[in-house]
Amino acid sequence: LEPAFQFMIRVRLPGGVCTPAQWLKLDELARSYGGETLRITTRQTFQFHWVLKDSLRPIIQALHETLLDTIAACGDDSRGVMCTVDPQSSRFHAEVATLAKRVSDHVIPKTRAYHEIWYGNERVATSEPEEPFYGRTYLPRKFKIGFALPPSNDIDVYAQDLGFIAIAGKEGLAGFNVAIGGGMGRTDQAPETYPRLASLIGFVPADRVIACADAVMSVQRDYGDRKDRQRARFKYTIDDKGLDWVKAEIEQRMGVPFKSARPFELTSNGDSYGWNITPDGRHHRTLIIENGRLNLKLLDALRDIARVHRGTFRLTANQNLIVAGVQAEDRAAIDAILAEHFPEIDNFSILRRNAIACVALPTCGLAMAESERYLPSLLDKIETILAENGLSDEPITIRMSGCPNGCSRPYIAEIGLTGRAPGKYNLYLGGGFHGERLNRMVRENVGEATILEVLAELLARYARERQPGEHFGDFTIRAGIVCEVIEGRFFND
Ligand code: SRM
Ligand code: SF4
Repeated sequence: LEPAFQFMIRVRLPGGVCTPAQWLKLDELARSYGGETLRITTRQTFQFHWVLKDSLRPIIQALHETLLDTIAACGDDSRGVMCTVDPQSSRFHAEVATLAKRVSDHVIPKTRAYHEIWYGNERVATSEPEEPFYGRTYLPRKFKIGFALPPSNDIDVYAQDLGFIAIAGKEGLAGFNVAIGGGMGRTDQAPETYPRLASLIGFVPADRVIACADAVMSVQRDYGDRKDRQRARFKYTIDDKGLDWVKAEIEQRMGVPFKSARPFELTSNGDSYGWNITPDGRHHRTLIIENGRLNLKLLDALRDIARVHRGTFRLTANQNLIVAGVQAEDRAAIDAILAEHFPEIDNFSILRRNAIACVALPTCGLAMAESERYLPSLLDKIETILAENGLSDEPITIRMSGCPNGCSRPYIAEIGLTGRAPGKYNLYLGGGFHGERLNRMVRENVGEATILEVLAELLARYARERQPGEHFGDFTIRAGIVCEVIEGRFFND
């Protein structure tokens, strides 16, 4: 008799876009095989949890029927490609979302083994190399690509191994500024590991994006550390070899040098909630899904919406959901469904709207402390502190991870918490409001009482001493509470 092994399944969903028909299939599978829950992830896709071994093939085959798969959602290859979720209100947005999908299709492994194992396809003999890019040994480690559309940095472009920042021309998309070497993961007590923000290295025209992705990934494939897995991410290759050396190697492989990076401005990495109307007359409603967790109540609401919705669903990098491309005449029906199932939708505090927690316990085998199940109750207490100081309307980013791997991208939050042991967290402050600056640890391995004590004192000071428009993270740096982290390799100093 075999133990009842259980699995997590992560779907590949470039840019986080799915159709109502796909939604209904995902919903059905979650109810049948996934413990009646679905999870929206920080990289804009779905995870099924609690899947028993026997259910793996039925789920993957059913996903295939609806044109979804799980290829390269995990592994030492290019992971899910992200894209700012701004509704496709213009050709510019549509072009970027389409490119993100093209890049995702291009960078996934070409192996047929997936189709043979999961769909039962026949093995086909071929003289072609099975993996023209990845070869037999793939990449040293996972590799993450994201497309940002300024002024939104919802995808946290500086946390990507390869970030493309869209630049508009006179007529639509001109190309992209390219940023390389972002990453969050670190290990406690291992100062040679650290989060790093991606470095801007230049501009490429839109038609060179795939060539650029190939060149960047091939440098990591050929020079990434294959001996020490802790230091196998691209960020360490860059710091070990030097940014100039890596840039020159990429240019040589692309066949052309980068042009100078073009001016751009990012203002927030959050989502804009409620209804938005775009100039093409379409309506889009962003729903807060606390920590991305779709429980049965939310599944019921969204199944009802999927049955009447004629646009798309978009998953955000903040674990939220947009009911996108709604016709004006369908708005009332969607609002009525939300009012019936989810009346509290508009009552979430500003703090909660800017909060992210990773999954952690009970399903994540690497978790050292709670995250998704604990953050909501901690936020209740921080909300009280904010209210006492007249700060309830102040947007402050707060992110919690159950371990130092940083799946909620906590090291760029204004308030970051990473789990050390049950009930114990490292507390970080000073991150940039739109993800442009790393934070720094101010307390190590502390419990809730200390976290609240530190925040109560500093938020009271912030309320008294802040300058007009100053964000909390910026204040902690200006006031000398936190010493700014200029580069990732100095994060542990
Ligand atoms: Fe992650 C490993 C969940 C985004 C850094 N991550 C894991 C695993 C698979 C645990 C494992 O290896 O056994 C977690 C599964 C938990 C579970 O029960 O579901 C897990 N990561 C997640 C998700 C679901 C968190 C969430 O709450 O949304 C996110 C899924 C993303 C997706 O759809 O593909 C998720 N993980 C991230 C991010 C954020 C991002 O990519 O923007 C990061 C930081 C960025 C980065 O990669 O540097 C991240 N996850 C890690 C790491 C540390 C990697 C490193 O460089 O050290 C690990 C551990 C590892 O790879 O060895 C990890
Ligand atoms: Fe698990 Fe750690 Fe990632 Fe949280 S940060 S999901 S605890 S690996």
